[in-house]
Amino acid sequence: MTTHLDAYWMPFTSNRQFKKAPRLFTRAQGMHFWTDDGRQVLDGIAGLWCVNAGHGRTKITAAIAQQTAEMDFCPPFQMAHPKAFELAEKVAALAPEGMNRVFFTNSGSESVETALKMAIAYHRVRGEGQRTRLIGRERGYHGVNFGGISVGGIVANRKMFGTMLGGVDHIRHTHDPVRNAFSVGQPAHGAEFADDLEKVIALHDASTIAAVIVEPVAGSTGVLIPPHGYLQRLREICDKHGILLIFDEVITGFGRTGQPFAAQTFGVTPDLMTLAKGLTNGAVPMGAVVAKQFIHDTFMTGPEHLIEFFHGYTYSAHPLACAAGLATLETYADEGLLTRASEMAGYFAEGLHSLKGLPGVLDVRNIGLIGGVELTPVPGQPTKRAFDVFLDCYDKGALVRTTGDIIALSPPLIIERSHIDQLIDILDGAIRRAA
Ligand code: PXG
Ligand code: PLP
Repeated sequence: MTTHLDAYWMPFTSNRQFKKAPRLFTRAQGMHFWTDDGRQVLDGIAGLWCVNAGHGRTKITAAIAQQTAEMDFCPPFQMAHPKAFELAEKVAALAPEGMNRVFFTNSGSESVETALKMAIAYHRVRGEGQRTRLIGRERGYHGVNFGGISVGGIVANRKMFGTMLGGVDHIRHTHDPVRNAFSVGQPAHGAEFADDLEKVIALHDASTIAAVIVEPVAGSTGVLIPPHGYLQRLREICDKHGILLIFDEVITGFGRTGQPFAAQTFGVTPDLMTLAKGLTNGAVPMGAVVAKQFIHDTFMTGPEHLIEFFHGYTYSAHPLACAAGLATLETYADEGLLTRASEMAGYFAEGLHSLKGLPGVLDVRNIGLIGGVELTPVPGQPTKRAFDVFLDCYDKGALVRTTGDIIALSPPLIIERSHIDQLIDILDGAIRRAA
């Protein structure tokens, strides 16, 4: 490659290691990427949990091309375009009952900031302006902006960035390998971890707390599946104390767990839901917050010429993103992709759990088309073993994702059994070689 690599400061990347041996993709189609030297790589992570319908879907790319020719941009403040309303209506139709007001953003991180601000402002509008605290969870990932890292629970994402938001507290995470290692699907033990919320409420008093935010399935911190009954109990505690419950469905949204949203898979409806990624199949950046109607309606007071919610982005409901979103939802519907993970989950789980017993495999976890394989760290070199597995898989033709010493899989929902076989086979070999 003749291009200099210095100027591009890469996000969440070991820049020096990467630039010594760059890994470049130049083409993508269906289940695969192709490298700059023409190698085919099976996409085991849907790009980055986002390309749920697979790459290069012509309905989506055509919609984007047509939209950019028709109208490139439309101001989103005090103006709008028809596709924004259409997409909002379609998202609302997929969402759990009663969640029918949609606010557009450009990423998961922006969706999180938006939802946190909505929650605090909601309480203020209804006369409980003292409810300003936000409660997150250990090992939570809610994007990288200041609100998101404050409620997030990843030390590396927080420690460099000062004091962040005030008034935030955390409940404990649900990872319990002693009782739950190698659970197939939802683990049996740990509903009582939700009771931690009662402790936090007792400490701060419910009257100071606006919202609790959790990922239904924690993705970025290593695929932590909610124990049976856990989310139900969080919901009950929030209801008892008038606290809003926010589900961060940035990765779990759009079919990843076997239903359109994890809220439906687990049978628990939050008050606010943050989305991104699969909303446009990753083709154009876009996120959204879906609110229950009562939250939206609470804001709709005062003189009608006044703005009700002082928040929004230049690119909220961008025409290209809306066009991509509509074409994406059509593609999902045409091919039954939003429930396909439930059909493939059994075979995927079998493959994943066949890795049990390999050297260094501490745990295997799965739900829908999400898989996690936890490895024993190399003594004194945390993250090294998983990173070696990642590099080895890439070399052998599969893209996986690592976090700490955990391998995460989240393939496109169009995956076939033969792809699952190939993915597991490559991963199996890489784990053996890394032992
Ligand atoms: N919330 C959740 C639950 C996420 O998974 C975000 C918010 C932020 O979205 P944006 O679009 O701002 O990145 C995410 C993003 C990984 C990985 O390796 C996961 C994400 C991002 C980067 C890496 O699992 N999820
Ligand atoms: N910074 C400046 C100086 C701006 O004028 C704006 C938007 O007008 C922003 C940041 C926010 O940009 P965006 O709306 O794309 O988030």
